[in-house]
Amino acid sequence: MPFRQEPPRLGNQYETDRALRSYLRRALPPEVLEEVEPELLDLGELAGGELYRMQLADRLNEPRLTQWDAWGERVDLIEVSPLWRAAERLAAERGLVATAYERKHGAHSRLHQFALAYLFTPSTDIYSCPLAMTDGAARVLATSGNDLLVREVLPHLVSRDPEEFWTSGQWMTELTGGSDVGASETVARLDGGDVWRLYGRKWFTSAAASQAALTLARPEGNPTGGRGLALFFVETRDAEGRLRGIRIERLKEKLGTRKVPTAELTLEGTPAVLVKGTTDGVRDIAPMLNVTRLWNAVSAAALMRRGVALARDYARRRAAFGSTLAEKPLHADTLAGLQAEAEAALQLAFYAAGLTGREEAGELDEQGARLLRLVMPLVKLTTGRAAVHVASEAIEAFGGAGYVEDTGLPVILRDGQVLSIWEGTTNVLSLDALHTSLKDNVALYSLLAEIEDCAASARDERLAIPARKARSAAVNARAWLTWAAGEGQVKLEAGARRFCMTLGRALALALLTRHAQWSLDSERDPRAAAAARRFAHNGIDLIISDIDPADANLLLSE
Ligand code: MFK
Repeated sequence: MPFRQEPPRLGNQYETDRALRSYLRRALPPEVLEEVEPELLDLGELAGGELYRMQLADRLNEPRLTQWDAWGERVDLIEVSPLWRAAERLAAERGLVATAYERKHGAHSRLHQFALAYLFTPSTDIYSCPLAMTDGAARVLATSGNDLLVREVLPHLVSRDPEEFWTSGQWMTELTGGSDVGASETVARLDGGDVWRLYGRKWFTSAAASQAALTLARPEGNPTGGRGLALFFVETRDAEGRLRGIRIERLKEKLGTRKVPTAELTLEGTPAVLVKGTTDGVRDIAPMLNVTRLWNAVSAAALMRRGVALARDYARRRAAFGSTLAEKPLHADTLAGLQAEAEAALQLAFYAAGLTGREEAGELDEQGARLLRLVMPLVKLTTGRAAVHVASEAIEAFGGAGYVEDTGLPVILRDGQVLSIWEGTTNVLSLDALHTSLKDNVALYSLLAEIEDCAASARDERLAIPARKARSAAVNARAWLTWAAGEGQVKLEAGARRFCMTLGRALALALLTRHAQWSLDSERDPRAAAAARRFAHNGIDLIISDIDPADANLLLSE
């Protein structure tokens, strides 16, 4: 009989996710878990079954832009792939956005929502992108005080009815800067009465097929910089389906996220509604960024989990040199390191989700809110970077098969790579977190206290090393900040990424350790402790004081 290789298989993606289930058992009151678990089981079955099969079948489909109709009329229609059409419907029906706003489970609603998102994301080819931005827009509108938008638009963003559900884009990036948003050149003009019209080019607008968008523009006469921008709401099409003063120039040819119709737009008198004031647009859109960064972190944890789930299953089906890969000590060691990374990312992402839920339910005090302001960039940047590493290793675990398109595996790496880029690159978020740490002692000390609390909760000697490593990394990061602040701006900025990665990974290790102690006590399960021990050896303290920034100049000179 000729050799046949079985492909990797997925089971129910909730039922088989020991780390997620254990986390939810600890974080949710039993009666809440009992209520939400049937939904999670159902979505887990879909994600590992029918939806996964649809995803594989949809592999070659991409969004299509039709700019002209047969009779010469400019139409700029975007058609998304069949998987995305199904994902939009499912997302509405399953309340992927709505759950957070219905607040059925009070402060736990964000955990409920993101458990759904975590299961949904890896089988829907980054449909999480429009959902993230829709969620961010809903958050901005809900707290905007703009009665018109709250009444007319918000209900669409949080609807469970696919016919009523709208997604919203987030049009920020311009040629002048994806990071330096304050340099935006789009202009807003008042058109006679009180209708604002926008003129400019948006260079990278994800989910261009959305019914709405939040965007930034500079009211004429305003000063340069982020303060001179204002936040606007745009409804993209009129009642006949025609774009309202928007030209879609082309779709981007991206490395990954190929199902996401990312477009270059020209705004030529696009009617827009001012969301809040005529200035401080960057500050006004910040709540949206924090929500999309949270989605990014949850998506990172979810993609890592998918890569490891496939690699683990394959290791049991693939034999070489006389045994299965799962039986090979080096292969098992490699996968174990990835599993620990995925569990750490899950802890970080759901920790940030939990804090967000408490903030929205009015349960976070001022100190908690300041902690969250620092936690969000740290969680996003730490999980985004880890996702790229884990995705790369996960496809390598398949050998050559991981590099071949029709296995459906390479997309994990291509899509994973975006997570450290969009929504603030690792370096831009490092600088944001550095400045927050310097500006706000309360935020930094609250974070250090949280790490200390988690480490102190580890009574079991099997957790002694992780607890010690989390503590010492946090202490070292703080000491570096004090030292570098005295050394001047160049050293501070040059070391920002190592500082933030150390804080992010120390927090992840501390959270893993706390969870592991609970799991030992309550579930008699030693696996979370194994994840903490393994993660402790994956590189936590990345602080290096004796890197001389002058070396960078030497190294980069021609
Ligand atoms: C898988 C799902 C993922 C979701 C997919 C979505 C795909 C969408 C693709 C994209 O749209 S990618 C584009 C995303 N772009 C960014 O994330 C921008 C990255 N750049 C930054 O974050 C810069 O740090 C920033 C633009 C914010 C810097 O601009 P400025 O003009 O120098 O702002 P500044 O002075 O730092 O902050 C202005 C105000 O906003 C300050 O408040 P005050 O006016 O009260 O002093 C800040 O404190 C506040 N602020 C800034 N960031 C904040 C924030 N407040 C709360 N949270 C934040 N994160």
